[in-house]
Amino acid sequence: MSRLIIVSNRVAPISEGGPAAGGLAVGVYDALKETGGMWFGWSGEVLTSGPPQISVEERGPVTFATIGLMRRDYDQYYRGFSNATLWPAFHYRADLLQYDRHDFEGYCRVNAWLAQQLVPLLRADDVIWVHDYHLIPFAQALRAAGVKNRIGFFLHIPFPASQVLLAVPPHRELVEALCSFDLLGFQTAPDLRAFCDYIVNEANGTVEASPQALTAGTRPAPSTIKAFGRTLRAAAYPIGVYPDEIAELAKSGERGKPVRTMKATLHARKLIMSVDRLDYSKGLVERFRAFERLLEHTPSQRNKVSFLQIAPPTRADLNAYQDIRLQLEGESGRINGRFAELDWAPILYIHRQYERPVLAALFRTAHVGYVTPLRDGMNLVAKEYVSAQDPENPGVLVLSRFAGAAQELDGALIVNPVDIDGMAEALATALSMPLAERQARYRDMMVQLRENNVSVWRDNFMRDLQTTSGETGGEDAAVAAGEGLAG
Ligand code: ADQ
Repeated sequence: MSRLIIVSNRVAPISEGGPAAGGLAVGVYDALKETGGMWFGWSGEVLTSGPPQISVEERGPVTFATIGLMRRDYDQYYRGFSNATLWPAFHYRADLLQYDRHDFEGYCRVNAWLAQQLVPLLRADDVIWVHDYHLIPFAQALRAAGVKNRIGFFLHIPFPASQVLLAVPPHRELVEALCSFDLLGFQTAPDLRAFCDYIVNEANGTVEASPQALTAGTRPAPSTIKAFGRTLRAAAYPIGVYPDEIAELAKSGERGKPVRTMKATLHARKLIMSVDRLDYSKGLVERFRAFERLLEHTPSQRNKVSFLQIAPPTRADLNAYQDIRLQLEGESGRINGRFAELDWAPILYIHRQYERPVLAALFRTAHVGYVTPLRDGMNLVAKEYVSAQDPENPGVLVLSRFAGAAQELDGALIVNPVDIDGMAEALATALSMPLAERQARYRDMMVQLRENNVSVWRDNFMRDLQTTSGETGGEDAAVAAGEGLAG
């Protein structure tokens, strides 16, 4: 069996089950353990003196290869082009987009340098799976270094509509770079459509859809894309979770201290709960205001419901992230000042990470999962919330139509995250929903989550990648890969 090489900006903590080990980390690590392989990426360190040295650590069948970044590389590749240009643009926030040509050069330079670090570690029949927007030029860089292995790419965030992508000055270079991969994976069908639209209308390429089902299921085969002198395939692969494992975690945490403390604080009140990284794409301000609107328009809910928002700061050295933090602190203070009573603060806003078992147990306690991003590739929190529910007495998911998860979870109350009144109404509906309806919606969603769990996501992608023809066509690809590679 071929070795699997995962390349991502950050490598998951080597200790399994750490706080950051979400769906991606768990799903990918599982695959690596099965086939044997390597996880390659930035160590998270920013170095003041170089040159950076690669660190290689073996854990059973899995090798972790990580490397630090020099300060300038971090500023241009990570803070700059990845997070100040691509992240806002791909989340439809052209208003927050900052662009500096030198940052784009740095982004391409770091991708090329990382690719060169990986080349000596590769073997002829390795299959390479690259993750996310930080690494769009990675295949192009590997190809330039003579690598002929199969290379796939999965985009975890949305792919924007052409008119939004055009706002990124080097849009053409980015899409051309994407076409160096053999297989592109997007979270949802609308993301795939947006990519195909660019290929046809902006890049003068062609898209040949393959409508036939691959197996007994209904999953369509990937479309064939021809553009920039390359032929590749592209499809939607919605990422999932392991719902039954989350349910187990949630159940076993039910009697733990965090849940007991939360219940003691709530008394008989109901709980609305949200968990996010503190990011402007997550729609937090609108969400706080819709909760305020609920209290304003439905006085009977005052002192009867609390809203718990867990949101640890991320990318705190970027201005847009400092702004959203200040704005939210202002909003939660204002709303609490307006409605709080001696024995009740409506919003509990916590700036820290919690471990997965604690989050799962708290989700099970919450009557409403309140997940309203303005844009989100998938949003695993929505899937984790549903998975964690007690089947006998499940809570209700209020979900933004702009989260990728809304394409699958039609048992949720679907809202538009800028419609404050609409969200307030959905919260009121969720808080008073009869048990039979809650159970029916929960059951529908669990069927979806089980059918498309994270191993299905990974296996579908890997199956399609293994059957793409690769750089030189068919089985010869692996043989050709030996040339130009050390080891
Ligand atoms: P994120 O933007 O980070 O991920 P999301 O999918 O919601 O968004 O969360 C990823 C994981 O982080 C989840 O497992 C979640 O439980 C965990 N997490 C979030 N906040 C946490 C907290 N406060 N404490 C502990 N854990 C927390 C990107 C894309 C998403 C896409 C994922 C996976 O932006 O759209 O769903 O990748 O593809």
